Amino acid sequence: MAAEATGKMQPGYGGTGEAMAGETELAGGGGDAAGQVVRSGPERTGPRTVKDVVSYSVDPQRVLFSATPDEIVAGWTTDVYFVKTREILERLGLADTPVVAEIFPRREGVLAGVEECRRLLMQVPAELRVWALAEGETFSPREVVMRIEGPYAAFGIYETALLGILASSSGWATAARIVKEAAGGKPVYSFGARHVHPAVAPVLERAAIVGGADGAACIMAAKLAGQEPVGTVPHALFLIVGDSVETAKAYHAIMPPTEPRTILVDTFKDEAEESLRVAEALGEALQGVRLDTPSERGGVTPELVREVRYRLDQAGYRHVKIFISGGLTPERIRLLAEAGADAFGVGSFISAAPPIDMTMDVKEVAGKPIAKRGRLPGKQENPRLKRII
Ligand code: PCP
Repeated sequence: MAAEATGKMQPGYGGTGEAMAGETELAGGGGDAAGQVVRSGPERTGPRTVKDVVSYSVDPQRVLFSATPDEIVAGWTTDVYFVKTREILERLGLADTPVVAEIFPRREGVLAGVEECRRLLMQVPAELRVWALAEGETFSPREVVMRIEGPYAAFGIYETALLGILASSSGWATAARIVKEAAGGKPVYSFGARHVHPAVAPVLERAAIVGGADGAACIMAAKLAGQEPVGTVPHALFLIVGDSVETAKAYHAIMPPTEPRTILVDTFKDEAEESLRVAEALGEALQGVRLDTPSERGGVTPELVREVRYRLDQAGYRHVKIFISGGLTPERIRLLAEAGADAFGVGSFISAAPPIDMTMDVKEVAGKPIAKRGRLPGKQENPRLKRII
C-alpha cells in the first residue's frame, strides 16, 4: 500500500542483492547539485548485503558529514546488524515473514517525530500497516507509541532511523512542553538551532513547536511547521552600528512592517536606561524590549525585569512587552514570568534535552505471539493508537 500510495520505491529492496562496485558519473560534469560524485550500485540504492557494506565508501570530499534524506532512505545510516539480518532472512526465504513490531519509550514524555517516521515508512515497497500516537501527545513509560505490521525484511533496516527520529524529537518536544508550562501560557520561542548540527536544526525546532513552543528562529523549522520564523537581530548588529537607539531606528526604518519591533537593550548600557531610550525613539511603534544579559553579568534577574517594567510604565510605555532570552530554564522562566516578563526565547534547555530512549520489539511472528524474555508476547493494546499508514 505504501509504495502504491507514494509511487516511490525504496531503491534496492526487491532487487537482486548484487553489489555494483562501480561509480557512474552523470552527464554534465559528473556531479550532482552539491558537486558530489553520484554513484550507481549500493551507494545509491542502499545496502542489501554485508558485501554491499564492505564495498561502500563515503565521498571524502562531501561538504557536510550529515546524511542526506536519500542516504537515510537508502539505509546507509542504519546499524549494520539490520543489513545482516535482512541478508540472512532473504537467503533463508524468510524475508516476507509477517511480523508485528512495537515501539515503546523508557520514560514519559511528549511524542514527536511520527510524521518523519511515517514518511520514511511510506518509502517501503511492501504492504505495511502502521499505528501511532499523534505528535504532541504525552506518553507513559513502556506505552506502545507505534506499531508496525508487515514483512520484517521490508522495514527492519529502518529500526535505527525510526528509533533515533522518535527519541531525539520526543526529547526536544518534551523539553519544549516543560518550558511552555513554566511560562504559564506566555509565548516561548525556540532558539536552539545554534546548539546542534545544522542537519538536524529543522528537526529540533519543529519538534519544539510540536511540544508547545509558539515558534522558532530557524527558518526551515518554522516553514516545516507552517509558520514564519521568529526573531529580530543579534548583538552583532548593535555592535557594528554602535548605538542601541540608532540600531532600533535603522531596524524600524528598514524592516517590513510585518516584522516585530522588539529591540535588544543589553548591549551597551543599563537595560532599564536603554529600554527608555529606545521607547522614546520608537514610541508607539516599539512592541518590545529584549533582555539577554549574559551570565557573566548574572543574567536577567526578576529584580531587573521588575525595574524595567516599572520604569517603562512610569514613562507611559505600558504597551512595551519584555522579552527575555539567554540561559533560560523552567525555574528561571517561572520567576521571570512572575516578575513581569512577557515572552521567552529558549535555546539550550530544549536543544540539550536528553533523547527519550525508544525500543522496537518484535511481538508477533507469522501470526503467533512471541517476544524475547522479559517482554510480553503479542500486541500490547493501546486504544490511543491511530492508523497512520
Ligand atoms: C540569545 C542568547 C542565547 C541564545 C539566544 C539562545 O542569542 O545570547 O545564547 O539561548 P540559550 O542561552 O537558551 O541557549 P542572540 O541574542 O539572539 O544572539 P547573539 O547572542 O549571537 O547576539
